[in-house]
Order: sequence, then C-alpha cells, then structure tokens
Amino acid sequence: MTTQSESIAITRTERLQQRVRATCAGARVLYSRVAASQPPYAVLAPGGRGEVMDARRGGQQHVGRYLRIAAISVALAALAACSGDGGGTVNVTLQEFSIATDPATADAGEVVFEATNDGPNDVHEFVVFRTDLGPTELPTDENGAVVETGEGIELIGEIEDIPVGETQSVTLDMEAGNYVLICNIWDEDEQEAHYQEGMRTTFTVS
Ligand SMILES: [Cu+2]
Repeated sequence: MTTQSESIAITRTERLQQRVRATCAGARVLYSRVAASQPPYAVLAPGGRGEVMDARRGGQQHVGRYLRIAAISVALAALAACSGDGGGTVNVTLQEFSIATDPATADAGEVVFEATNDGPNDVHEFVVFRTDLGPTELPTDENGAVVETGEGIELIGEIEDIPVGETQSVTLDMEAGNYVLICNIWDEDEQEAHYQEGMRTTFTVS
C-alpha cells in the first residue's frame, strides 16, 4: 500500500543507515590517521610534539609512542563496533499468509533482513516495528491494516512491494528490544489486510 507514513519511514531508514555509515567511516578515518601519523602524537594534539620531556625524571621519554598505542586501541574498538560480532543476517519468508524468520533473534547492531516472497500469488511487503505489544495487538485502521504511525509502535524500516519469487534486503541498525515484523498490504480487491490474515511475527534483539 502507498501511504504518507511509508515515505516518512523510508526517509527515517535512510537517515539511520547514513548515521551508521558516517560513524563507521569516521572510525576508519581515525584508524588510518593514527596508524599513519608521523609523529603519532600529532593525532591526539594537533601541533604537539612527537616526543615530550619527562621533567621529573629528567629523561627523554617517547610518550607519543604510548599515546599512539592508546589511540590505535580506541580506533580499533570503534572499528570493531562497526563490523564486529553484532547484527547478522536473517532470512525472512513471506507467503499467503505467514511470515517466518530464520533465526528469530539477532544481536544488537546492523541486521540484514533478506526477505523472500514465496507467494504463491500475492505481492507482499516487510515491515519492522519496535514494540512491546504482542503480534496481534498492533493499532489498526478500519480495514484492519496496521497504522504505522500508531501508538505503542515505532517503525524501524521496511521493504515495499516484493514481487512473487523475489528476494530483497534491508539493513537496519537495531537496538536490543522486542520487535514485531509484519506484511501490511491491504488488498482492495480481496478486501483483506495481510496483517489480519496472519502475516505477523515476533522478533527479539538482545
Ligand atoms: Cu502480504
């Protein structure tokens, strides 16, 4: 279905993805600057010196070297947060009328949903809400379709209109919590909301 809330949702998803990309790009830049810097100390204190005198000991200490190691550690930790153990790939199967995920849980982080429409006849979509409501408790309109801007649910992302036999993916930055995944197609001809027909399931991020 084509609604205003969907275009808002797409913008929101893109913003989230941009933010993740920007953070990870920043971590990569930081790491490359730290790793390549000469003198290394300059990374932490632009204009500073690579070697500083330790007046108390009266000797010359290569403090910059230790700062460099610390800076590399920070940069590596930031990189690990971007590409590390979190998230993962989840296969989603959409059909008349069910939605199944394998696995049904993920670690917090970047989660890639690969959604396949197994039909046999209908176009389906894939919509992710963060909510503590049960899968059958989402707010609906008079047709029985979920009101995506409704109370108690937060739209995290979606893939619209997946043709039968096709697989499409979306990458979402997901925090720990409870989610409900649905297809929110309202079929005017059949007068049926796919959500009401059973295309809804829970998903947990920990
Ligand atoms: Cu559907």
